[in-house]
This record gives sequence, C-alpha cells and structure tokens, in this order.
Amino acid sequence: MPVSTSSPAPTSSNINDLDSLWMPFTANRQFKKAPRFLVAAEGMHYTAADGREILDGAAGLWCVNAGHGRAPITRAIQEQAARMDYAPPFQMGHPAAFELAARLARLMPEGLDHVFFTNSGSESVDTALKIALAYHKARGEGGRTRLIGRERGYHGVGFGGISVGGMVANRKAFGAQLPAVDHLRHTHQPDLNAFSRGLPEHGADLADDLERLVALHGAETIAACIVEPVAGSTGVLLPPKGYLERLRAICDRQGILLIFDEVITGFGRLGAPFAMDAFGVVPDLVTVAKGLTNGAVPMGAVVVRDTVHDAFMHGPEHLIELFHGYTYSGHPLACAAGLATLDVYAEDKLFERAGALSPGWQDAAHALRGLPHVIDVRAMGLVAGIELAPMDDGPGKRAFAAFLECFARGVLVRTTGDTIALSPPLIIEDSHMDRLFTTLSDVLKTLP
Ligand code: PXG
Repeated sequence: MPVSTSSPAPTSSNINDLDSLWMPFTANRQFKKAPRFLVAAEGMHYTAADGREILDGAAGLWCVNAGHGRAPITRAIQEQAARMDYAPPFQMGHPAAFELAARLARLMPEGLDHVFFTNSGSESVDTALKIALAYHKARGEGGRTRLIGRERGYHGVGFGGISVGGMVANRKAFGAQLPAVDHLRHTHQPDLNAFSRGLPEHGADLADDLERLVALHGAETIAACIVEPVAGSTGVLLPPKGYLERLRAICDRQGILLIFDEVITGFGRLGAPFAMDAFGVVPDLVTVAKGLTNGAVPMGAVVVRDTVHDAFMHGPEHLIELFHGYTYSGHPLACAAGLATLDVYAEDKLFERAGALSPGWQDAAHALRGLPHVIDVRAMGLVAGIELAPMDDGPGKRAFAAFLECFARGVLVRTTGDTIALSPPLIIEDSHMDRLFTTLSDVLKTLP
C-alpha cells in the first residue's frame, strides 16, 4: 500500500517552545537565542527553515553516505512499517535481520562472519567490549578484564565508550567509570607530521605503548584494545604509516583482541568499503553504525571473527550463550533501511566512487594550506580535517565561528575543537566540491 509522504514540513514559525528539548552535545542557551533549523533534505542538500538550500559537507553527522532522501531506502522503510512494524529479537527472528547480517558479513574481510545488532555506535562499542570480556571468560582466561583505549579516541557516550575513550570533556564530569582501563598515547604529532599528504610518516612506534601496558599490567589481564583506524571526532587523525600493523602484531603476540571502531570510517568514507580494506589490517571485532542505514533509521552492529563467536557456542544448547541484547536489536525498519542502503551503495558503486574522487578531494583540501589560521590539513578518502590555530581567549571558538559563517553562506560543516571536519555524502560532484572549498576558503579569510 503506498504511504503518503505529503504531510507538511514543520517550519520555524510553528516551533514556539524551544525550552523543553535538552539538545545533545549542544550549547543549549546559545543555540536557543539564535536557532538553526533544518526542515527537509534531498541529495547533497538540506533545506533550512527559511527556505535556503544548505550544501551538506558533513553527511549529516558522518552518516548519510548515499545522500539524502534516497527513494529505495525510503520505500523499503515505508513498506516494512506497513508489513510488520516490530518483532521481538529474543528467541524469535524475522527474515530481514538474518538477511542483513549475512549481507554485512559478506562485505567484511574473510573470517569476520558474525553480526550482533545494536541501535547506535555507542551501543556497538559497549557490546564489543562485553563480547571481548565474555570471550576470554568462556575460554577459561577470565583474568583478562582490562580494556585498552587511546587518548583522543571517541567511542560514543556509554560508560564503556567514555571509559576507553580519550576525550577529556566526555569523561571528566562522569565519575569513576569502568575500572581496569588504560590508554595508549594518541598519534597526533603536528610538529612532525603537519600537512602530510596521505598517512603521516612519524609515529608507528606509538603502537609500542601497548607493549608498555602489557609490561605494566601483564598480558594475562588484558582483554582487548580498541581504536578508531582514523580518529574522526577528535579531528580526523590519520594513523601513522605502519601503526595499525604494529598494533595488530602486538595483539596477536599477547592474545589481546583488537577492536576497530569503524562507526565513521565504515561504508566508503575512506575510499574503500572499510578502513580494514584501506589499511589492510583486520581486527577481531568491528563496530559499525551511521552509514549502515544511511542514517535513515538508527542502527549499529558489531561484526565478530568466527573464532571469537565460536568460543561461545559450547555447552548445553538450551542455554543462552551471551546475556546481552536490546529490545530494538535488528529492528525491522532498521533492517529494511540497511538492506536498501547496501543495495544503493552497490548499485551506485559509491565506495569505488569515493576512492576515485579522493585524489581531487585531497588536492582541494591541501590547497587550503597558506590561508589564514590553517595550521594543518589531513585528508583521505572523502574526509578532511582542517585544523585552525586556536584563538587566545578560548579553544574551539575560531572553528565554531567558521561553522556559523559557513552555515550563513549555505554550507554545513562540522567542527571539533579547532578542526573543521568535512565528510560529504559520497555522491558529491565537482560542482559541490568547488562550492564547499570556495566557501570555506572565503570564510577563513573573514575570521577574526
Ligand atoms: N564510535 C565512533 C568512532 C563515533 O564516531 C560513536 C562511536 C558513537 O555513535 P553514536 O551512534 O552512539 O553517536 C561515534 C559517533 C562529531 C560526532 O562531531 C561524531 C559522532 C557523534 C557525535 C558527534 O564528530 N560519532
């Protein structure tokens, strides 16, 4: 049955209570004095409440990789909602969840064959950490309870994610967090690597921090090490050449599970299906979300190596092997969106497209070198970080001023600290790229 999509869009004139909504990761009081509303989206653009077209330089929030309003995805969600709105995921199944798991596993490198569904990146991270702990316990190595993250890591906002994460602001208000966590140093060394084309030359040795932590705590206490292959939220930090390989080798040597958080790097962002493909390093567990459904319905997943999964599949068959799951794990609407999204990625060859566009993208990003305030440019696939010198009176202020001015000129970018992060939908065309970088360079010239 066709479903009407003609309901009127809300406009700023019928939004008259801004008080009730406590907005996430937002300066609420500042926002509500001068709000910015988006009311529609199609292709590479949003429509703002005042009718202006806004070029999406951020794929929403790193998630709308196939562009907005893709008809097959919308249709799949509508049809699934009409056929079956919800099905319980515990001790029951529905076909789309099994199909999406199999399709996702097929996209992954060999050996990453088993998929656990969640509803977000944060839940994927907590799920992966719990699987790692339970895996060691199931194999009789229950002493492996320590989790290793990295400074400047972002792994969502659950207690597991902020514990292994390394963003100070996301941690310091929230008490003691998980015990038995330690961190590798981050790999951002602008004094050695600023304006590197491609991966930075210096810093592979920072992976040896994991050996240092093994020496400190004992490998027999360490369950897993989690990193973003490219750190997104802390400013698009590319891994130094050889770093991920070294981390993999240490994990192998020490019996530590390696978890890649691919919530941002997955689904074509780096010009390959996943960071694993781009860097040729395969972890034991992978967390994904965002691009899995093109952002259309919340969904995340953890993809698990068969040896890890199989360690749970012992004992009496009537027993639940993993006491973990969400009411909405594998929600039918999310599965329908995910299946249609994977179809669109394949039909439009978007991962290949991102790879083909990448050299021109990197040229355009690096051409910003020399403009006022620009102290580093980092780019790969279809992602770029443009780091600005902070203002004397507060870190983050200059980049936020750039964000506001870009929006005023009809371009949406994302900022984190003093880095402007660009991550457009992978359907971007040359004309959009021109507009994005021209606007940005004009704005950089106007900043205080
Ligand atoms: N892992 C990584 C690597 C992420 O980037 C999450 C986990 C958590 O996902 P959820 O779906 O729970 O938000 C993320 C999320 C930014 C920004 O400004 C990035 C994210 C979230 C909010 C802001 O870069 N990524």
